[in-house]
Amino acid sequence: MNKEIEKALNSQLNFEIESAHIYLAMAGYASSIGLDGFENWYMVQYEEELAHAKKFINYMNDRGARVKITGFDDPNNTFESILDTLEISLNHEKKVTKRINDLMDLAQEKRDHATVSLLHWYVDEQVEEEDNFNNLIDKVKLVKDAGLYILDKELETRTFVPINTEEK
Ligand code: OFO
Repeated sequence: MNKEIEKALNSQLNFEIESAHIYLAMAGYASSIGLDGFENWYMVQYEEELAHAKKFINYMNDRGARVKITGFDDPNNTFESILDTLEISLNHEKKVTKRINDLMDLAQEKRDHATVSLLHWYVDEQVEEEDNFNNLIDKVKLVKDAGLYILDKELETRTFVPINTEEK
């Protein structure tokens, strides 16, 4: 395998593991504010990212390339809300999409057809990844409005109960 491609694939597979850690931290945050469904969703995302890394590793091993595992910075553990985690996630996925597209450009430039074929899977996957977060952001915003509507209806029922202002 071309050394430049090997290096770029190593960089991406390590970025996938870093992504897994980023989402694991978000799962922890979701749990800490009582959102067990979101915790589960982010745990699944964590597993998916590890699977993305493994798919690169298996491919590199099949091609006789040398896999190298690196470290990365601590993930962010401080968030303002679940919407905040989702918006950070979407931005992260846009970054991943750019990286995959750059990798595809490199593989095409080097005429590495097998890597191009592998990367088609990741190109499609990134469409799904961004779509997932976009949908969740829309849903959280809608649910927030719905929650306000329900609370508004409840407040409508409040009535004034006169008190006896003469009584001592
Ligand atoms: Fe592996 O796609 Fe998300 O990060």
